[in-house]
Amino acid sequence: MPTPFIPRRTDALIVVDVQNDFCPGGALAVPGGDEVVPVANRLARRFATTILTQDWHPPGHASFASSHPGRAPFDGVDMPYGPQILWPDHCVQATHGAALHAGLDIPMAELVIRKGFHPGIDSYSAFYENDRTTPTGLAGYLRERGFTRVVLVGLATDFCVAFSAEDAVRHGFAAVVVDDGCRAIDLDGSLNAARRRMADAGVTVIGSDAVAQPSLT
Ligand code: VGL
Ligand code: ZN
Repeated sequence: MPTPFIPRRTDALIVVDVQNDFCPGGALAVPGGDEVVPVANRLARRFATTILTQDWHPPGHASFASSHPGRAPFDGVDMPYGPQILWPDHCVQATHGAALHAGLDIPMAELVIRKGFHPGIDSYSAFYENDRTTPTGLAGYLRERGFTRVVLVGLATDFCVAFSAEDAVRHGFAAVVVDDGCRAIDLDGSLNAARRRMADAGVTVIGSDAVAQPSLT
């Protein structure tokens, strides 16, 4: 038996980018992406508060390879704010691909935070855009509501989940990633790199079987 993880009132579960485009058949499909859905649904019933995030790009977004003539998806480019991987067009605002997976059954979610809507800046983290200075407002929301720890599941482990976990720590929150509630893109060793960065930052990694059903009183 793993050491039980007992959710507290001051924890927020964050379900990252469980959207059609990141699931099999989607424009930027993460292998096994849809397998996080039952884990997210189960965990949402063990936390007092769940927050969802949505990658939410305008058409022609700067992170799309199609916006860079002569470039292909997964090429790297230098943006004014630093290196950026180019992606296939994905999660375009109000399209089916941007919609949350239909199997996600989390009606109790208290906030949906959208990110990546600035035309010229990508956003992996739920806290900051990739320029590392434009905030999404999530840190202020969490702080104002008295949360001290975030627990993350979703897509993709090595991009949005990892960047969000690292930024949570940077903002003074404890961060816990539920490993089997995430799936990775794993581009050129990005999963191992993300695991190392998260460990260095002090992010805890647990399995969903460790999460106990608390008496949330
Ligand atoms: C993501 C690549 C591009 C993610 C979003 O949610 O991990 N990855 N946009
Ligand atoms: Zn994106």
